[in-house]
Amino acid sequence: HDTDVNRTDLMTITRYVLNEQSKHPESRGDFTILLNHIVLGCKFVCSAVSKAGLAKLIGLAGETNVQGEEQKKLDVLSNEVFIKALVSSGRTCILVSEEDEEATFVEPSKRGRYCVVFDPLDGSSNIDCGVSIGTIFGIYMIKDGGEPNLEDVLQPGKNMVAAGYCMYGSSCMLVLSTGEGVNGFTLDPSLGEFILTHPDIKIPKKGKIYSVNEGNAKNWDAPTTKYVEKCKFPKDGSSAKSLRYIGSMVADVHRTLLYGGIFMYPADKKSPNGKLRVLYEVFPMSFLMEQAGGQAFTGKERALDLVPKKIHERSPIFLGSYDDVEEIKALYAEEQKE
Ligand code: P6P
Repeated sequence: HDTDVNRTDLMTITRYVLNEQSKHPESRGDFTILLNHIVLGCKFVCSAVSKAGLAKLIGLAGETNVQGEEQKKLDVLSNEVFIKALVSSGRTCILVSEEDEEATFVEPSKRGRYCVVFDPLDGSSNIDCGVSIGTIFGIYMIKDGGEPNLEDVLQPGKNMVAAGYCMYGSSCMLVLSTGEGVNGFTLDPSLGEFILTHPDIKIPKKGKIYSVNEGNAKNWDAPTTKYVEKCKFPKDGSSAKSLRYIGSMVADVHRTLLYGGIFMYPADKKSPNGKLRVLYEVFPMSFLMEQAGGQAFTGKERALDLVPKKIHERSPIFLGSYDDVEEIKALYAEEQKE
């Protein structure tokens, strides 16, 4: 009987957010409408990604994005879909996308109170080989009053009201936090609905996996080098950790969230601020990790305390199981004392 009840008591992402919202009578349903438009974008990208191989959508679009990387058609498509969906929601005022050098200021007639920062298709260099890729997003409320301006999207990550990612892999899974824990929803293509499949996700306190691009080892600083050494050759008699690195942030972070361990993109001599972008990679994933009981560290401070100066700024990041991140924090603290 129970399974019947579960099967017929469909907790869709929309219903879940409406339940959450009923706890905040002051909210006018704007967030639910905003989220529905983000979900629409994710459904479109999920469908486009799954057909990409067949529809020959892959391959270069010819242009290059602000990162100087060659844009693949799916990048362009996904970005356009999200921008249009977010503007048409009538609930946003500023949009920052990994694909656009400048922020998008929504025209006054369509403005709302939310600012959305997002990477429409992160890990896109993996599209051609079928590795899981994803959309990452973070949501701020516009600062009080006044005309929207860049200050509204240069807030520390701790000011985000929500963050999440959608992973396009063997299944399409949307992982979301609105500041009260983390929940995972899986797309049921027959219904076209995201259904709650992973309620209240908590990351294990300590993990057995470390995740980093070892190819950069020659350029790492001492604390990172020492930490990775410790993972491989533990001195306390514990067993060595396993290395898992997919090279697609959403996939690596999703595995870390569910299995535990640590994901790192450290600074190195060539890239003193690491590679990952603060607003739409580091902040959303750090927000989720803290909400799931883990933590996120930049090598200098709590990642969510960072105040970005530019919308495409990068930061080193160490995130995952609480105890594992504590270890790397201790090594950086030691270096500070020397
Ligand atoms: P590297 C993908 O291009 C990406 O932005 C993230 O998704 C991923 O974590 C990282 O870069 C991989 O970078 O230098 O290890 O190939």
